[in-house]
Amino acid sequence: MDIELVQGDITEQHVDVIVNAANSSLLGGGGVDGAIHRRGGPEILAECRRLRDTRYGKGLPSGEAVATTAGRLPARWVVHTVGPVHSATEDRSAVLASCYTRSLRVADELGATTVAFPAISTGVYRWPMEDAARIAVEAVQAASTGVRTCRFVLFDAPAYAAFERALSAARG
Ligand code: AR6
Repeated sequence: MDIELVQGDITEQHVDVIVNAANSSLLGGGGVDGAIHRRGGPEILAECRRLRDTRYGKGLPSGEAVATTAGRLPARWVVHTVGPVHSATEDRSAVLASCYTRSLRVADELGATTVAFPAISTGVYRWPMEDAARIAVEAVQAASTGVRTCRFVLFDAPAYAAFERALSAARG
């Protein structure tokens, strides 16, 4: 698998799958989630509402992932995943890693080969960027998947630099 780093806006990525850092309600929010729904249009929210009415009556648990249309985005699907809120007292790293592996599994089910990820949990959910970058890179590197290109889309220069360090550490 090729791992790429890009500094920019995830909603502008021309890939098969854009991963959304959603919340359990699947009904929208700020950050990446807000940008995806704003730019993707109402078709995405309509599908999220249907998911709440069917498979996910109680919401999508953290660490899990589910696909919808990408609406008007330049991608084929959005895969919504729910990151853990960072905790100083409880190690939730496995849940964060699961967001990446479960999203790749959903991408596999769709037949997707290019996937763009944001730095899940590093905004509203307050996960420290350096640690989140290491977990993200290790999770996608270890995943057994048909996805050929995994692109991390980082919003600013410090996030990009943290992912660069994580990637070079993982490559040894
Ligand atoms: N493209 C790429 N990265 C972005 C973009 C963008 N357009 N916008 C923000 N980021 P966050 P979380 C970065 O808060 O921490 C929502 O309200 C941002 O700088 O989007 O998982 C949901 O509904 C940060 O580094 O996601 C949930 O309630 C990273 O993306 C909650 O926030 C993730 O920040 C999820 O929180």
